[in-house]
Amino acid sequence: MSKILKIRARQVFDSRGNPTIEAEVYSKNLSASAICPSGASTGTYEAFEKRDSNNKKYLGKSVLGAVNLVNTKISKKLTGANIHDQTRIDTILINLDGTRQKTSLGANTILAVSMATKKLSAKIKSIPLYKTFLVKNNYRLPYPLMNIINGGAHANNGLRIQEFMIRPDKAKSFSEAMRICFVVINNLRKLIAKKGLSTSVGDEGGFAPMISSNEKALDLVVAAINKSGFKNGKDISICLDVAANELIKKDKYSIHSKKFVSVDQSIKEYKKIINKYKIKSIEDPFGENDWIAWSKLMKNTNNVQIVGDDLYVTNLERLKKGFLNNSSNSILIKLNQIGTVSETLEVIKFAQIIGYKTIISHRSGDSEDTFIADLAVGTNSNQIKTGSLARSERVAKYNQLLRIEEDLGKKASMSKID
Ligand code: 2PG
Ligand code: MG
Repeated sequence: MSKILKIRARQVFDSRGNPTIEAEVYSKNLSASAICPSGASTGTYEAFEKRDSNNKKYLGKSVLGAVNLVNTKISKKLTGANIHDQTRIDTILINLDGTRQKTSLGANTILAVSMATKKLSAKIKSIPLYKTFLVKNNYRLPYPLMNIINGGAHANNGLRIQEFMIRPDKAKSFSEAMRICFVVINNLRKLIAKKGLSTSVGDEGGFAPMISSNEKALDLVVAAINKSGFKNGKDISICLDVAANELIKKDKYSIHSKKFVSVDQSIKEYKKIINKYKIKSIEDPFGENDWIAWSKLMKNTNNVQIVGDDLYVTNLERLKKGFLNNSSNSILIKLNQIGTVSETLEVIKFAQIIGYKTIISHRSGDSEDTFIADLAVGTNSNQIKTGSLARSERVAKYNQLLRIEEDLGKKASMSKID
C-alpha cells in the first residue's frame, strides 16, 4: 500500500486567464498534480465552485481560500490514506465537505485533489492513466466532437447557438478522425476569410466570425465539409450545443432567432434545421428545468442524439429523473459538475447501463491538464468534446488521445456511435 504523504495546492490560471486551483499529491518518492477547469455557461445544479468573492485584488475570482483548504484541512485528513483506494479518498472528501452541492470546500477544491490522487495511483503502479478506470481490455477511442464555430457565451459575435461541431463518423482510427477535422477546419478558415470575416477564435478554439444567424454558420460548415471532399451526414455529422439555459425567458426560447417563441414552435424549427443540415446531435436543446420540452423533442425526433449537459450536471439523481422522463438518449460528462472522480464514474456506469451515449467534455475555461482524454478511453465513452484544433489547452487533449492510440497499437479501435 502507498500512502499519501501530503497534499499541496497552488493558484494557477486557466485558458481564459482566470485563477484556478492545481493540487499536488505526494507519496514517498512520487507526486502527481491536476488542474480543475471552469465553465462559462454553467447549470444551476452544478456543484459549487469556490472563489474568494471578497478579494478585490483578483476581482473576486481568486481561489486562494480553496488552496488554503487543501494545504490544511484536506491534507491533514488524507495524510496516511491509501492512494489506490480512490473510492475511500473521494468518500472522505465528500464527507469532509458534508453539503449537497459541495458548498463548504468547493467542488473545484475537491476535484483537483481527487484527480491528482487518481493520477498518482497510476504513476505508482506504472500504468497509463487510461487503464485505471472502468475498461479492462478492448479499449476504444472516442469520436471527437470538434467545436469549429463558437457562439453564445463563448464568443461575442451574437451567434445564438453556442457550439457548431463536426464529428467524423466514418473515421476508422483516431488519427484519421483528426486528419478529417484538420482538413475541414482549414477549408472553413479559407471560406470565412473569403467572406471578409475575421478568422480569430473563441474560447474553445472554434472560429468566431461576426455572423448572427445560426443558418449562416451552418451553411459555412456545410460548405467547408463539401470543399474538403466529404459528405455531410455520411462522412461527417454536424452536432450542436445550443446551451439553451442562456436563451430562455419564462417558458419561451430565442434559439433560432432573437424572437422568443414557444417550445412547440422551437421544436418545429429544430426539425427544419435537422432535416436541412442533417444534424445528428443536439446538446441542451432546452433549459435545465424544462423536462417536458425535452421529452417532447425526443418524441419528435428520430436518430438524433439528444445530449443532457446543464440538464444532468453529471449528477446521478438528475440522470435517473431524465431516464424516467425520456428526456434524452445521451449525457455530457464533466468532472467538475459533480466534483469527484468516483461520482463521475458512477454516473458513466449508470448511463451506459441504461443505454445512453456518454460524451466526456472539457470546460470552456480549461488548462493543459489532459485527464479527460484518458477518462474517455478508460470508460469506453463514445465521444469526446474538447474544442477545436486551436488553443493548446484544447489540442493537448487530442494529442494525448493520439499517444493513447499509439500505445494501444494494433489493439486500438474506434468507439461505436450507432
Ligand atoms: C458546454 C461547455 C463546454 P462551459 O456548455 O458544454 O463546451 O461550456 O464549460 O462554458 O459550460
Ligand atoms: Mg453544453
